[in-house]
Amino acid sequence: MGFTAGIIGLPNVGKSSVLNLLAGHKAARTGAKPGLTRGRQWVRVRSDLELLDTPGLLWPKVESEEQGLKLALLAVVGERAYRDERVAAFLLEVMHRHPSAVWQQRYGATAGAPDRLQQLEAIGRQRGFLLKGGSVDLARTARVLIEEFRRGALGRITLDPP
Ligand SMILES: Nc1nc2c(ncn2[C@@H]2O[C@H](COP(=O)(O)OP(=O)(O)OP(=O)(O)O)[C@@H](O)[C@H]2O)c(=O)[nH]1
Ligand SMILES: [Mg+2]
Repeated sequence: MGFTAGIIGLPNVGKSSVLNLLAGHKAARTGAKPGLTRGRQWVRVRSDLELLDTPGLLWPKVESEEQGLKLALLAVVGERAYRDERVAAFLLEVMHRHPSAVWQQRYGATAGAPDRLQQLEAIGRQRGFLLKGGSVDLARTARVLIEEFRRGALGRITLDPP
């Protein structure tokens, strides 16, 4: 008698990675982008255990802009679904309300900017992300901030503070 089980969850949260870990080899494709698993895939993990890898699932309707921004920041929705500057401005708002120690150390000097867009600009200037002519490359600044958040370089941050 063997067991079968399915791995189900949001896109890009590590379902296929767990499967590979259990299988002990790279049975399923993984990567830092949502939607990499396209179809269902059965993998025999042991003689008595077979697991089903499945594509990530999202609820049919994103309820609010804030929910959409959180999903974007967490790379649960694909990068074509949002603008980096908007997502970065949302991240700045989160950090404004609940700054982590790492954040304060790294970007605290920009906290006094009058709004999030100007803060994004101040961060870009601080990092030296300039375009020809000297204006700040906001798109690059936004991408870098989002990437820093995703790899944990801004500290341990929750988007749903208790
Ligand atoms: N930091 C961290 N990253 C992880 C962990 N598990 C998986 N990842 C990374 O998260 C990314 C997504 O992993 P996948 O296993 O492809 O995620 P998935 O849920 O199968 O994604 P879809 O098939 O697109 O739904 C990959 O870059 C993994 O290396 C973990 O425990 N910690
Ligand atoms: Mg997968």
